[in-house]
Amino acid sequence: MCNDKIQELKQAMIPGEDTGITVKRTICGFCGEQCIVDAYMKDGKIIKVEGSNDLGAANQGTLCVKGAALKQSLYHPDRLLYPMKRVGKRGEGRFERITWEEAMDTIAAKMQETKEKHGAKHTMVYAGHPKWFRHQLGELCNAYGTPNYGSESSACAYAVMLAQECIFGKTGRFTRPDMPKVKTLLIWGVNQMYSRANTGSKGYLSMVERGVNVIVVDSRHTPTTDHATLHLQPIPGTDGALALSMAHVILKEGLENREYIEKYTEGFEAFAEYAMQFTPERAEEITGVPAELIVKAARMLAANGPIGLQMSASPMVHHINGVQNVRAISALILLTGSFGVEGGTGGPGPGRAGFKNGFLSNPLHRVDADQDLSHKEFPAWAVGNFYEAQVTRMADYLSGKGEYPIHTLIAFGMNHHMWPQPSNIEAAFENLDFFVNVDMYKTETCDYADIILPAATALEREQLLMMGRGMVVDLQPIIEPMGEVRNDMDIILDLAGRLGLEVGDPVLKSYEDFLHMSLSTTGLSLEELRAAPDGLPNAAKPVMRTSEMILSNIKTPSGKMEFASRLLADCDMPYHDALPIYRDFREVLPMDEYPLILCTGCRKPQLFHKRTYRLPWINNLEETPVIELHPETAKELGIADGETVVLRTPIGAMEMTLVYDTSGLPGVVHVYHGAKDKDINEILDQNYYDPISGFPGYKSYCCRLEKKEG
Ligand SMILES: Nc1nc2c(c(=O)[nH]1)N[C@H]1C(S)=C(S)[C@@H](COP(=O)(O)OP(=O)(O)OC[C@H]3O[C@@H](n4cnc5c(=O)[nH]c(N)nc54)[C@H](O)[C@@H]3O)O[C@H]1N2
Ligand SMILES: Nc1nc2c(c(=O)[nH]1)N[C@H]1C(S)=C(S)[C@@H](COP(=O)(O)OP(=O)(O)OC[C@H]3O[C@@H](n4cnc5c(=O)[nH]c(N)nc54)[C@H](O)[C@@H]3O)O[C@H]1N2
Ligand code: SF4
Ligand SMILES: [Mo]
Repeated sequence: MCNDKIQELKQAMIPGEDTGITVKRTICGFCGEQCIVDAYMKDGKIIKVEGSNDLGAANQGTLCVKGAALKQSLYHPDRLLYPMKRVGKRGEGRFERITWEEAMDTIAAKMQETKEKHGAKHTMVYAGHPKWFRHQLGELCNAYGTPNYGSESSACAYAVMLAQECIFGKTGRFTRPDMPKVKTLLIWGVNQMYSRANTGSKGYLSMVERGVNVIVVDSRHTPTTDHATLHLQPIPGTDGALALSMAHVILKEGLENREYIEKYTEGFEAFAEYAMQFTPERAEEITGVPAELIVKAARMLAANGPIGLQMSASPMVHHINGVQNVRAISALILLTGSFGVEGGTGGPGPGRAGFKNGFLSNPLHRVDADQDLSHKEFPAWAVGNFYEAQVTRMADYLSGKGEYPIHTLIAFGMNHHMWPQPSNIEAAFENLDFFVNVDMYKTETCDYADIILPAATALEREQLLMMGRGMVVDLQPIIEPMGEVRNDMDIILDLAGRLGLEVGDPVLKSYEDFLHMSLSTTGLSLEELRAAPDGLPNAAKPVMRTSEMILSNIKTPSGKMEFASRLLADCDMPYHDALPIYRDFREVLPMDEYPLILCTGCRKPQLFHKRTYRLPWINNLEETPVIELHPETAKELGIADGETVVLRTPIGAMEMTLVYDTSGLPGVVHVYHGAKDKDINEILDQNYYDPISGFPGYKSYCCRLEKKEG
């Protein structure tokens, strides 16, 4: 390219009066990392994006590959820009444009009709991955009268919370390490270098730099394990046995913190007796982790306590024994006296600053919770009170195989492909009288709805952020809402109004009301924040929690931390053992016929469930999906790198390209989920789930690989 052309192109991106380019500050909004973005704007449109250094943003001027494609996702032709009603068959994708008035009137009338004809509980309300409006959506469900409010959290995070509530109590669920003070970090199945690509990875690397001892238990090699002091690599789904064996070593060598255990816990004797069955040699057989490494890790934990435990929201509970495995892992925190203490797990310090009625920030008690469809099958879930029903059996509930039928489904950001056997859910959609989905894109789920509503992206709505260092920021939208998109909260409040219902305390009438209400925990007003583009310090002082306060306020049934859970024992259901009993998933699978372990959905930097496949920049990075397999196993099966093979599970089969990959163990097949046409979830079994939490066994199922005929 000639120099003049290069100069011209450079000039085209330079802000200034002569180029007509301005830089506006916004947020990526694609995942939960809150990366701040500098958007280069011309004529009201984004022409490019860069990571920002403003606002003390943790992304420090960087963006991950998904954020870098922000312009492509914002202006994508799949964006849903107008309310539409279906004119073709369900799934066909034929819609015609309608007005907001017609759409909202129809939805309100249908909800009213279902309530009058059958009762409010026959309407199910669902939220996909987005969380920011969940509390208010729950309030709408309460006002309307349905307990059947469920979400994507039926497969993410809540099972970790349930497991940890059993052991540490209600205030100790989903523990975090005391990052500023921690000296030994136990990272169990988290790869934040991919899953929290900017802030999480930077936080992790700063720990490594500080010289923190890091033990990572991950069934694959990852950039996170690369920086670890010690990496244990168990076969997926066997972590319970590994944790019990580490407990065995600690107990056998008398390294446990007796004083702490006696003072703060119950059920220790029974746990210790059970753990003694898991010798390192036996655990090696189950988990594949060499016995000497188990001993080394256990000694390291015991000698370097307290331990900061970092757990992920999902991979540890994407197994049919997930809850019990997380309890076994969490028991190590009790043995080493690490819960509620400085430098440990769930330790002292300032309480979390949050906006009023944000996601999970305040309890939301569902009306008639004991009448939701999941109550009888998942009693621990009900006791744990996750403000939501467990909807893992979505296909059954929608097709009338639950205790009573669902007639109307109101969904915000629903992606039915996140569940095993999504085609069963597609068939079940046929049974619905009425189905609405609200999304930013016309997705495959939208194709089955009667009415689809266009949601605004984070760039098209004003929003409040709580930044690190206690700053609160008001971010203005940087583009005019495209087409007729509206933000989800507006839609929820509009619907409430048409149904004559009230949402919020004080009652919210508009999005602006919601912003005012959110700020009420911060001592700041919306007006002063709007006038301070760089944000203002949170005026509310965080509640300081001391170790004594935490340890004297354990919210379990016994008031002590429980090695043996009363919550589970009281459920009086099969598999709800008080002790974290290890059950091997391979015993219930036809491993003779399907000898390989199938682990699906381990995060990749560029993919985000089903959302990223539509983005050409991202889709061009690698063929998707691919089967990733250790060359040792592939060679045994006579499969070459790059060969197309048939992956068969007890449910079905799919052709895919196999690539050699040494990050996982031999014998374990890895595939990412959600790909159009070849979604691996299609051949996972919808009835293969944890009997306690209902979470699908996405990460330890079985399969075999067959060479393609001919
Ligand atoms: N790029 C990207 N980021 C994301 C997402 C995304 O789709 N893409 N999704 C977001 C969501 S919804 C979630 S829940 C989080 C999840 O975030 P992470 O927990 O980091 O997700 P994973 O990569 O699934 O799992 C972490 C590691 O656990 C290991 N692992 C899998 N199964 C097992 C097992 O049985 N035992 C052990 N010890 N290790 C195991 C995997 O090898 C992997 O390296 O990521 C969030 N961030
Ligand atoms: N095989 C396999 N399956 C899995 C997993 C796995 O590891 N393996 N992981 C599981 C986990 S942990 C999770 S969390 C789920 C993923 O949960 P999903 O709910 O499937 O997540 P997404 O596909 O990211 O988002 C769903 C939809 O929400 C829309 N959306 C995003 N933001 C907004 C918003 O603000 N408003 C509205 N109205 N819509 C919005 C998106 O466009 C998208 O269509 O998948 C689960 N499924
Ligand atoms: S990590 Fe990536 S996708 Fe997530 S907010 Fe940051 S740039 Fe966006
Ligand atoms: Mo998740």
